[in-house]
Amino acid sequence: MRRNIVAGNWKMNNDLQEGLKLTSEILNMVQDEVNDNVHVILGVPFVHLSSVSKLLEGIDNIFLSAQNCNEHESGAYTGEISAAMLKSVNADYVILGHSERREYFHETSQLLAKKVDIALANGLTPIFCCGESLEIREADTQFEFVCQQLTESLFHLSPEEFGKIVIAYEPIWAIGTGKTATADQAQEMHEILRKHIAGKFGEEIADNLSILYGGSCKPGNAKEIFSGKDVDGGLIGGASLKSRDFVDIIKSF
Ligand code: 3PY
Repeated sequence: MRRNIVAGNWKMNNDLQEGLKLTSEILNMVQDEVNDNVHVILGVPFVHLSSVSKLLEGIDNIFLSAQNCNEHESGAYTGEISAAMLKSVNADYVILGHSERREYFHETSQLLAKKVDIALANGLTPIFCCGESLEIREADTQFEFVCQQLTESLFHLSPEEFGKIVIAYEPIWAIGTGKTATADQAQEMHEILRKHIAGKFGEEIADNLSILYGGSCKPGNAKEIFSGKDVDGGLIGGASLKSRDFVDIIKSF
């Protein structure tokens, strides 16, 4: 279902005490200041999920996300975390295909397709990240490249399965660099992605999809970026670690 979403991606930041403090601050501010028109998601490290989920009990507009899962159901994969385990600690979402995982952990489109399948099979909603490098943007092949990322990891799904996905467009050149795509650049890519999806799954499914923008999104630029007609919110990195900034971004809607 298409909705306004602001999702924080804490990445590998905050120990448990810091994470719980941040969650409580966000929770209080959201309850006092935010209308029900935004779906807030906290993408926290694995070891925080269980405790953060207890703080969120009974709250109906803040949801919990993991930042990755393994592609297998269970078994001898030392150190890995399964989708079923995430579900058992009340995760609702899982971020998949973030460019940091593609780059540092060599995650391919084929691997991500398996992770998407296992997440959906376990009742998690994938927040599927896509986005081009600066090199690709400079070669002006960004639209083909990002559409191809979706085709390779998501176009094997049934329309019903695809309807459960959230997409996050995060140009790599805007992640952790302080550079942000302009509102026009974000809108342009989101519109092209929606058309690409409509070509495969039909207009209705494409219209109902939430497409988030990510990459150096902050309180000062969120309102303009979210004003694009195909931009349904943001996946927020650094600014999601500061309660005031994160809530101000949420209030940009
Ligand atoms: C960023 O905003 O830097 C992100 O990578 C969000 O996922």
